[in-house]
Amino acid sequence: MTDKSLWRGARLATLDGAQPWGWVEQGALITEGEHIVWVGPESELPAGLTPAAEHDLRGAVLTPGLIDCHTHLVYGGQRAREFELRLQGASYEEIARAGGGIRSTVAATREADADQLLRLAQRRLDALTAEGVTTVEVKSGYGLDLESEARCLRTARALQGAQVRTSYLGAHALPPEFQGRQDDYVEAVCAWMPQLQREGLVDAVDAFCEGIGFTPAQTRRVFEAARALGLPVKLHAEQLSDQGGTQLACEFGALSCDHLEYLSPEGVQALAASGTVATLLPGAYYFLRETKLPPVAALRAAAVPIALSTDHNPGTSPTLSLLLMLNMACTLFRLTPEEALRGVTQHAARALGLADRGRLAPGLRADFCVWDVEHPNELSYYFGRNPLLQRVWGGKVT
Ligand code: DI6
Ligand code: FE
Repeated sequence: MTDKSLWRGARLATLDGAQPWGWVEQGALITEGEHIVWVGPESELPAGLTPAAEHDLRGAVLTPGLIDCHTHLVYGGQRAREFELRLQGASYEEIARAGGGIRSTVAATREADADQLLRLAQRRLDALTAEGVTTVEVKSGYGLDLESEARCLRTARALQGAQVRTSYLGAHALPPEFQGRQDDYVEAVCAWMPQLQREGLVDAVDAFCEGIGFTPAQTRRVFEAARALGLPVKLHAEQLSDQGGTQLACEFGALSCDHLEYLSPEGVQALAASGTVATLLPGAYYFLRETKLPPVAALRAAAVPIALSTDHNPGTSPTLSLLLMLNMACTLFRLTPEEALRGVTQHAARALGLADRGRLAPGLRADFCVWDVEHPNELSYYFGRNPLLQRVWGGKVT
């Protein structure tokens, strides 16, 4: 007896190989421990297989586990009042400049103790995993002092039920104690980095390069500190204006540039040349009632891999549904349903620098979802419906 498990009677969207969707109509998949060891047509299953468990999926669709590659899951409080103010005409920038916005979440996060932060973040993660998320990236950026940033990153690492990758986003906003001393704060963000890394809290370094965030020159300093420590970078780039942050991030071989509504043709070329993933965040676009669309056709023409994510955060994207982002990416950004699914699997894995997931292939992690649909294009079609039947994470049905 082995600890192999067999999944048969599946319609497989492997996202592997040259077929659209990596499609296998009458498919089977074998797992052993935490990994996939075989994928293919059921008619070609290896002979003499004696699996410890067998699951007949009766024609249900099986896809890779979903990956939410850009979230700010750890924070205190919420910003529904700010939403009301924006509905009355205040802009996101005006609220931020008046000391609301990110800063109000920083205050609430600093006030919350570790237990509270974990309870809140765990509930948010539970909502994501209930829709099939098996890997999630979580950023700091609401602590903005060494101890609070560390607390948020430790909280992220303590989350249960999905694999967590953490990004250090100290350069998210200017904390009140550094008012008028933006460059000094950037120094501090760089100085805290080795300590956070030593504690094993940092998989990547992120920054918010924006008029209301940090300048390209300041972002460069953060990236240089990351490079000196061997840490990969990613960037909140061209969300509200074109700062050329994308070209800068690509100079540093960034894993991903995220948002990109104001991305220029030069930015598109830089992404293509460096193999950096373009992560689109339709939740923030929608919630800010943004009208400038990211240049999807140009990204596609340049063969830039496109990822999609919730950008879950209390200010600009309080969604906890990655499936809803598939629908919005198609309706708002004109992605195809196949591009949308690849955006939350294959390309999201790449945006996190993870080569061991995001497709169904031998040797990759056994993270996958079984859906009550006939075709994977339905994952983009429905909105507000969760057709998840089963989530398998590291070979275990969870
Ligand atoms: N861009 C965003 O959309 C979020 N952070 C960022 O850099 C917003 C964060 C917030 O408003 O709390
Ligand atoms: Fe974000």
